[in-house]
Amino acid sequence: MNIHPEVSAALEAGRPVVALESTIISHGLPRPRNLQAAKDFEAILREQGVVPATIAVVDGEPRIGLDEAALERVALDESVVKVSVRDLPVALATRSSGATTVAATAFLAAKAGIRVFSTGGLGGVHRGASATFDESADLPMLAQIPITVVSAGVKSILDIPATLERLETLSVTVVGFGTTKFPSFWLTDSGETLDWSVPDATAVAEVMASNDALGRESAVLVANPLPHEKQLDPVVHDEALRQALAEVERNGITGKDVSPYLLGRIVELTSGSSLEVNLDIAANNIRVGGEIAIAWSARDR
Ligand code: PSU
Ligand code: MN
Repeated sequence: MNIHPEVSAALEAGRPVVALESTIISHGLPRPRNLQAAKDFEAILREQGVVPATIAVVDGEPRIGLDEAALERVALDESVVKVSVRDLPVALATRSSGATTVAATAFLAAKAGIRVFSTGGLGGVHRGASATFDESADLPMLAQIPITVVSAGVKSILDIPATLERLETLSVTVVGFGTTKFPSFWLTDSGETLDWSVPDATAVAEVMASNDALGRESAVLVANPLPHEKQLDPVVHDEALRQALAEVERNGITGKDVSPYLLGRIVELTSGSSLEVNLDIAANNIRVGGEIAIAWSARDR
């Protein structure tokens, strides 16, 4: 693994570091806006005094923290593939370049000793999964990786109740950040209720410490909704979702192409308004991730 010197220095000194995924950049946001977004994401953390560690595989090398050239590569090079954990060995062996999913980012971040990771939306159980078995590897991987993931719940492209059931089965700790309402990414409230809510970043750090003390090597998922006034118009949301899901069915899209297809189409079908909300969500999660990393590093010392 190639850990950027800025990241390794911070980790060694116990200073706050937040991991960021790269699939959201390569496959979750449209070019060229995605490059600016990737830079903006890192800048949010730097303003907090937190070191960003965007993670990707570049020419077969897992990189923890990207320099400008690598960030550009991930954002703009169309040959960069989507890499989950099972793809890592092949990507490394064939010297390929790949953008890491939540699962693969969490896996590499934890290996580097990073404890906090902010993303937009976690993968989950797809609609119709009882027939297709399409459940993101994000879920089972979180059961095995000691990292705190900040996410605005999961997108309504997924089966949200089933995703929460699977998180329960997998014994992944889930807490709402200042709420018990589980968000559905673009919308503040999915209608699903969580058992636990924590008031602030310090409380999240206490949950992390307790998880460690119990000897558990599993993730803490922090569900962080966008404020209600910033959510996507629910009417616009519902119509775009209905149409995008129908197209997946009609066009026979399956496997790892499902999420990128739906995300891309929903941006188009909402004339870009979902994109602005998407960027707000990522920024909001990154800010909270930064606060958690700061609280964690304060405890550590
Ligand atoms: N959900 C989103 N935005 C994303 C993704 C999921 O709202 O960008 C990406 C993440 O990288 C996630 C991956 O880890 O898609 C899940 O893909 P799959 O469902 O193929 O496991
Ligand atoms: Mn899948």
